[in-house]
Amino acid sequence: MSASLLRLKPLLRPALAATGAAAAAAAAISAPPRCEEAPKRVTTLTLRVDPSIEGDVAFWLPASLKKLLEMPGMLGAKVLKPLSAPAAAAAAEPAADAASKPGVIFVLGGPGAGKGTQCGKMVEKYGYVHLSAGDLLRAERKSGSDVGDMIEEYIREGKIVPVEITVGLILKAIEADGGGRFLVDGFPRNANNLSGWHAVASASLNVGGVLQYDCPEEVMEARLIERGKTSGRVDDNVESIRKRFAVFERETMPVLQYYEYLGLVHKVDGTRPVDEVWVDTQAAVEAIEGRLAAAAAAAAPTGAPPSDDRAEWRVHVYGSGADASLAPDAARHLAAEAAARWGAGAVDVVDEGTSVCEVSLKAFDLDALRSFD
Ligand code: UP5
Ligand code: MG
Repeated sequence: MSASLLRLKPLLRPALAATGAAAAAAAAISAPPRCEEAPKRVTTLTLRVDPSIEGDVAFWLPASLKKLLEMPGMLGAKVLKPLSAPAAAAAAEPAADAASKPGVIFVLGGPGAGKGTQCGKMVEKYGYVHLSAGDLLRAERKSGSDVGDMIEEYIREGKIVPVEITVGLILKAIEADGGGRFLVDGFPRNANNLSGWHAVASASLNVGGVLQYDCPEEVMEARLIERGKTSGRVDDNVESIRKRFAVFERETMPVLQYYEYLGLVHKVDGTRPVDEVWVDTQAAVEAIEGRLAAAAAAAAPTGAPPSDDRAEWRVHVYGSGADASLAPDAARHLAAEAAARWGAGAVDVVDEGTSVCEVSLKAFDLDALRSFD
């Protein structure tokens, strides 16, 4: 088992322990926690900037942050002045660490869009391990688990099971397999799923890309009705299917929008025959693998000592509610954008972590944002 996977172990235990709490929450199925009741959070990023491009970075950074602030749950951002005496610590370590993490491709799309079908082909050709979140939940229900009835009710209603359960099952399966490349099918489905992933998995697993299968509802419905004649799935009936469509539009599309912002989404037209969809799937997988390989190469140690004359910029990104934990991916996005502009290593972006804010930040943050105009 890789070092990265070993690090999952302590994270997984609390995630699984939380399933009891999730079971207790089953009674509140129609009353999910409201975002505004959740704490505000601040994610701190440090950018270590080569002095030759510092002026350019000063123009680029606010515009790039503004794009981040269009995402759900983002309140604002603040750039602190460069520190005159930057710490000499090498920022390359987290990047190198990222390159050694097992890779994950998220596979998303509406119910019946063909996610599972294409995953089967990817397993065959590329040797990925396929983890369907829906299949894991159905297996958990069948196993007689304490949360089995709750899972069944959520699935029949097309609702999204609390992330403590789903991410726990996914991580358990990853840990049991110990492999290096995973297709996570049908997850993350909403902001709560994304938060849970960030909380317990993103430090140990590297999301290389997201496959998005697009398909009109009438096509998906016809496929699922046909499948329902033999599938035995409690949600392959018109009533459940339409609820699933509504949940996909309302809750999963914003997740896709988020990953699109990060430049990780590969859209595939899932309406065509399976083999035609497969042609596009392969192109997308190969693009994702190319990106992962390039990231690994860029992160490989060069032997050159880190420059100690770099300007050190500090950025605070503020978010509200469950969506706030979208902010950590800001580090990745800024690093990728900077690398595309100035080449790998010109700007090192280090995620210093996220903490809870005790005070209201809204007015303060928006003022800070306006000063970028
Ligand atoms: N088919 C596939 N591709 C075709 C093509 N190109 N042309 C013609 N036919 C095609 O395919 C569906 C059917 O279409 C099959 O009969 C297939 O032969 C045919 P499939 O590949 O199974 O589509 P898929 O997109 O995987 O459809 P699925 O029904 O599995 O999608 P869902 O996302 O709805 O289901 P999932 O199992 O992921 O989730 C079910 C429920 O679990 C959710 O609604 C939710 O309640 C719960 N859940 C969570 O709460 N959290 C999670 O993280 C995940 C699930
Ligand atoms: Mg499926």
